[in-house]
Amino acid sequence: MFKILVKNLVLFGFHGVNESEKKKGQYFIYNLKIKLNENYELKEDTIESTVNYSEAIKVLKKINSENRFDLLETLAFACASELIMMSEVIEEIKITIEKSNPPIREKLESVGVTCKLKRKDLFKSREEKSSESNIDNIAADKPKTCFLSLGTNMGNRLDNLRQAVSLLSGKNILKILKISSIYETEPMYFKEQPAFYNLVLQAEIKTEISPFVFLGYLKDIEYEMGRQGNSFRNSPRIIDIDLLDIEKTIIESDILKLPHPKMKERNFVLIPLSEIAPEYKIDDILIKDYIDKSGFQESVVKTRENILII
Ligand code: PH2
Ligand code: MG
Ligand code: MG
Repeated sequence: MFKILVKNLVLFGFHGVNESEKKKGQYFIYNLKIKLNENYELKEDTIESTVNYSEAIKVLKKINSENRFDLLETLAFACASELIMMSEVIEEIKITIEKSNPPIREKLESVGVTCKLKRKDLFKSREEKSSESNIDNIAADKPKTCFLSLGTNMGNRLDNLRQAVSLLSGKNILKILKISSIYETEPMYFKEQPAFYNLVLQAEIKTEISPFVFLGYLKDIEYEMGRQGNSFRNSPRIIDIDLLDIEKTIIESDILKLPHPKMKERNFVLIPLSEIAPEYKIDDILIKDYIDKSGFQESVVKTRENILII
């Protein structure tokens, strides 16, 4: 019944294949249609009961300014997948992004790309998707290996880790390949808090899912497990799931930085990671050598607790 529209939003950005586009930048014109679920009922006259177009514009501005994509397709898909995560009531996003003054000699009004993304497509399996899809040309065709770091220092830490691992494997977007032992670790940064339980796991991202969307899934699980979004930085937490690396993909945005910029200084990440991936390299050095060389002092001790639910 409802569609929320943003028409001809103009944002300055640095996307494009040509060097000049990346350096000088140009204007991008955004047109957005957010289709709400057919079953959506307008129950009250409040902004909370719908999708706030100001929030949608914020999402677009953030993705536009914090990335330098080669392709408009990648930009459009990142926007669409990020927007869909804003609310459960969104059924479909249609986004068009145009350049009004591209580096092309011919006279024209604009060039651009449209991406239509349905919520159900985001959750489709690879097999189903190969037949009809609007994002195939952006997506990689083979699963990608990623590493995640899990941490907890509130409540029953073992139960928290078990629940997080079980929610992760239940999401059907990834397949867990390896899980490290559980380590009891000294808090870093903000020291006056209980010791953490940490582990690292290796997984294969099953579907052709963008890192931004994947991050959305991880945040969902944190939220589902009752983590509050408003605590201070590095404060105690029921669960923290950090994306460490997706095959060395480099992303520099406010929402997501890959590989995780702090993993290099965190014993609580390096030691469990070296247990499950001794071949992993940091700054071109094998992880075990890197750990020896850096000599970080924070205590990280393997526990006898087991992640398997017996
Ligand atoms: N997470 C932090 C900050 N400090 N220290 C330990 N030992 N383990 C953590 O998981 C951890 C931390 C922020 O996410
Ligand atoms: Mg963290
Ligand atoms: Mg985190």
